[in-house]
Parts: sequence; C-alpha cells; structure tokens
Amino acid sequence: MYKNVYVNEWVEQMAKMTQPDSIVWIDGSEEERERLTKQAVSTGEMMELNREKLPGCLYHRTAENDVARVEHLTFICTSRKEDAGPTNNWMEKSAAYAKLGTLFAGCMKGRTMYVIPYIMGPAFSEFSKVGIEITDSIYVVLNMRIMTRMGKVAMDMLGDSPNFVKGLHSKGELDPEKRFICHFPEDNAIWSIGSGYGGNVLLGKKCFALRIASWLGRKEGWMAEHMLILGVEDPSGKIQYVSAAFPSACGKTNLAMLIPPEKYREKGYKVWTVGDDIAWMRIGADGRLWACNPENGFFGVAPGTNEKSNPNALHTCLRDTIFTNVCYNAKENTIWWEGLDNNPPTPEDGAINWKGEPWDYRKYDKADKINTSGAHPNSRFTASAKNCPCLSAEFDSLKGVPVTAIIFGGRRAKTAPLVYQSFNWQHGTFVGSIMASETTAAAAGAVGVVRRDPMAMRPFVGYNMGDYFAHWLEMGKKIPHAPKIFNVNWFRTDDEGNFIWPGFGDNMRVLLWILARCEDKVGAVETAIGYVPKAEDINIEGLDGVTIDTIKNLLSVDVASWKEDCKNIREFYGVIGDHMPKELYEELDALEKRLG
Ligand code: OXD
Ligand code: MN
Repeated sequence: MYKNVYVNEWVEQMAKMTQPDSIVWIDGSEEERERLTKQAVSTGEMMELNREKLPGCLYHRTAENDVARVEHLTFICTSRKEDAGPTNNWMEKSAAYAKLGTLFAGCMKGRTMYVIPYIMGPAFSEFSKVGIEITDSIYVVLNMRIMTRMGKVAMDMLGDSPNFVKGLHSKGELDPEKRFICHFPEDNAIWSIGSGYGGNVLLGKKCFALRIASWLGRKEGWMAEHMLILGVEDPSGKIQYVSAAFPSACGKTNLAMLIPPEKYREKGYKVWTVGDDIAWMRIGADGRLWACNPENGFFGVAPGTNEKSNPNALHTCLRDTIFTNVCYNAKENTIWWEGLDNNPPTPEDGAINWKGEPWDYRKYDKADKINTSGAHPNSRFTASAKNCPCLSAEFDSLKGVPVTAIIFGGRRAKTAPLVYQSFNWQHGTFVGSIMASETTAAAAGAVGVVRRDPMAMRPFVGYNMGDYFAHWLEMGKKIPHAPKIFNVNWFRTDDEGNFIWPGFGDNMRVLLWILARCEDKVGAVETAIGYVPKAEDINIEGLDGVTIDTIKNLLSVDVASWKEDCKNIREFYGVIGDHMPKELYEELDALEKRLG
C-alpha cells in the first residue's frame, strides 16, 4: 500500500465492488517483473520465447473475439449528451456507472487485483500526469511496464495529491456482450470491462492519453493529439521537430522511424524518433509549441514490419518485447508475421496461428486474411522505446521538443496532392478538420469511400468534435510562434491503382521541403487549396523511375474531385451540427469560391 489517502480510499472502494482474493501494489521493480512473468508463464497466460533469438520476449494470444479496439463499445459518459457530441457514443454518467457497476460486482472473485501507478510523460515534467490502473490481468501489468513510467516513481510524483486518473479494468468474462470501454471525463475516470486487448485495456494509451487528456487539454489550455513526433537532423547538426497525424494504419510508426535515402545519409541527414502515436503539446515560455510523447514504448502493428519497411521498429522489438496474436513457430520457439520475411514457419516447424491452431501458410488467402493468416492483421508488439536505435536524445526531456511543422495526412487515391501547405493556422485547422482516408481495393466493399477522420482523432476526442475544432482555433490565437501546418498524401495512385510515390524513406524528400518552407528558404505555387511545391523543389536525385513529370502529376490539384469533396465535407460538418465553429464554414466557403 502507498501513503496517498485518496488512492487508498479509491482502491478500497473498487475492491469492495470487485471483491478480489488479494491486492498487489505494483512497484515497478525488476524483482516484481520476474515474479509476475514467472507466474504468467506458469499459468500459460504468456509464453517465454527463445532466449537467444528473442531475449526477454514473451508471447500472448487474446481471445479470438477480442483482437482490436471496439469503437462501438467505447463510450464518453458525461452528464449531458451534447458534451460528448455526435461523433462519440454517449451514456449518461450515472446510468453508465450503474450499468457497469453490475458487471464489475464480484468480477475479481478468485483473482488478484493489481494496482498500477503510472505516469504519462517523463517523471516530474510539467507535461506529465499520473494515473492509477486497477486490473486483474498480469498481461496488462507487464504491458504497462513497457508503455509507461510506472511503479514507485509515479507515487513519488503524485505525492499526497488527489489529482490522478482513476482507471478500473477487469477482463470480466471476456464476453463481447458484456464489454464496455467507458470514459468519465468529468470525474477523471475510466472503466473498462470484458476485454483483454491492448487498446481497450492499457488505459494509459488511447483512453487516458487521448480521450481524457483531450478533455483536460481543452480545460487547461494545451493539446492531446494522435500524432507522431520526429526530429530531422541536417548535416550541420541542427535538429528540427515535426509532429504528424495520420489515421490508424497509414504508417505513423514507419514515418516516425524513417531512415533517409542513402544520398541523404551520406550527406549527414538523420531522423530521430520522439514518439509514434501520441503527442501532448503546450505553449512554451518562448512562444513556440512544445511537444512531448506521453508514452514510454511502442504498441505497434506487427504485420508488414520488416528489414525494409521499418528496420528500426524490427530492431526495437527483438528483445524485452511482448508479442500479441502473432504466428508461433514451435520448433524454434520464435514468432513470425505476414510481411516479416519469406520464411513462414511450416507445419513441420509446428506453425501455430494467432488463434492457437496448427497453421499451413500454403492455405493463405488474401481475401480472407483473418481466417487464413498466421498472424492476426492487428497483431502487435509492445516494445520499450529505450530499445529503439533511432530514439531521440530528447525522449525524456522535461520540456519536450519545439514543433516547427504540424503535418496532417490521409490515404487519398486522387484528391490530395503529395504535399501542400495551409495559408495560416485557421486554414491549417480547416485542413486538419477535413482529413480523410479512402477504403482501398485491398478491403472488401466499395473502393474510394471517404471516411472523414479529423486530425486522425475521430475515435479519440473525449468531447464534442465541434468544441475540439474551436479549441484548435483558440490555441492558434495563443501561440505567438505557431508551427506551420501542412498536409501530405503518400497514397496517390495511377489509373491502374498503383502507388505513384515510393514512400517510406523517400518521404524524407517531402519533409525537407516542409522544413525549407518553414524557414522561408523555398518558394511555392499558390493554389485553391494552399501552397503546393514547384515540382523542381522536390529533390528526386537517386529516385528510380520518378521524373519531374511524376512529381508534377503528384502535385496537381484536381478541381473536379475537390469540388466533390467539398460536398462531402459540408455533409460531415452538418453532422457535427451547431457546435461547428463558424470560422471553419468560412474556410469551406472560401475554398469553394477559389475552386470556382
Ligand atoms: C493504435 C490505433 O493502436 O490508432 O495506435 O488504433
Ligand atoms: Mn494510434
């Protein structure tokens, strides 16, 4: 037990409701990690992997029906529906406590309750906030050890303050009918029951660091965003930082850990990772916007990660990592996933798929990935940031890093050019608010259907989306030296549906144009949608098969598809309703006018 009376009182109340057999207070020590790992291995909840090939690594499978975030079971529970807004599921606060209270009642009988104090952000930074997560899952404890700064240090930071986020989690019965992820921003509380999957149960991540934090940020004058943070070092050693928001599965981790093309490396360019998923941003004393990654590790999607797409992520997860729902090689006691290499484990190797069944890679069918792949498409690695070869020296900085540019991006086959710059903060907020991704031919269903995902925050804003836009506009007025705002699209396709831009490391070429714009070192063409590069200003040296005409094509603004898009944007703004700031309607009107 710790000394904080508020924590103790709350834990006592929760224990009274859930009735665990025993309570373990987590201190974050190495001895504790070993003890809990042994215990999880002894019950079969986790497996220890090959100590030589994957030292310190563990393997875990969740239930078959519990492999992803569940947006339809995720609720913002406020007194008034209006405060959650039309893009969130809402439950009235006391009704939610009552409903979940019956599910939590006695749910930890026969189980151990773990109490995990943790910090989002570096210890004792003014960015950082303390949370306590109660859980009946050792898997959660071991993941939280990697993803947050946790244990005694968090209680030291909290001191005798009542100011902590109260997170209650139980696996419950792992029944999708009794699964709820509820947020109570008015009470600084999160209740999650019925799931054992990361995004639903590692309460520090999406639940606290985005949904609750976005609410707190609005109240306290800062921002919690679904953004990576990276530093670009030039040959003189100067490092400039950018933060970037992309919808889930659009390559945030890859961009955060980018390796520049050879020609750039030779000249001395480097990229440093500060974060791959979440940024908390505050106005610094110097009038710039400063960003901090509240997390301490990466909860990355495994499939597709390989020596070419993201060698830094691969090297990060070769030790001290928890793998969830990947494919298992019994002979080697190692793991595998689609896209790792061309050597899947064979039936003779004792290949086991993410469901725990014997698996034959020859039966893989792209049209039915879930049932025929070795690893679940959303299988994950939980890896410590400290293992990342390109981790920024500023990772633990108490003041964060100054942001020069904010980048929004989506997956658009035709509409958005490779890159464009907004005219100013208000227009940049508009550009973020109209972010969208299109479904691709790879997924079943119609191709090119637009899902609007403002600032990549649609599933993560803990309050009314219209008020969230207003907060962005407000922040812009308060930041004397605000970052410039850009939009990128790596996903333009030709008439055959092939990607035109090579992406990955070559995205460095676009980052450098962005930074040059921020320093007024390069011109641009003013178009209806914003400033677009002159084709010759995107460096294509050493790029196979990409000519100046390719770049011209990538940068072209297709007026007809933008006009079509404006209709869709207006419809989306209509859904948000009367909380929609008038400034963004003015931006939409102005865009339509410029398009003619
Ligand atoms: C994530 C997500 O897991 O955005 O980061 O879904
Ligand atoms: Mn994410």
